[in-house]
Amino acid sequence: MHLHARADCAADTGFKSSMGHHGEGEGDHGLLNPRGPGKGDLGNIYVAENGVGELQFFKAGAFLDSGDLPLLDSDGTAIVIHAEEDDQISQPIGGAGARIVCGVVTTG
Ligand SMILES: [Cu+2]
Repeated sequence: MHLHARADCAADTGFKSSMGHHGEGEGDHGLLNPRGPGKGDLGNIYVAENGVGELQFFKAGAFLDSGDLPLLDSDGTAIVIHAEEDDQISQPIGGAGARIVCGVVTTG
């Protein structure tokens, strides 16, 4: 799961309208990358056989409306779930594959 640069989840674009990762270029991709992580990097969600999965993640430096790159900046931020496991080190997205779920970060 990643934070993407724009709060736009148009399904007819395959969620590519959410653009690249939030803060792309500010640190390499991957939580395991010594030159990372990027500001958009989050963890993997592991889903059980019954279809239930859960992710709890604390992203240091991510703020809704403060800091050097707020999530609610002029074009907002999307949360995107990819189809495959992110290896958390290879570029540009850890082999995470297609975008399958997209949601917009909002306060209300
Ligand atoms: Cu992504």
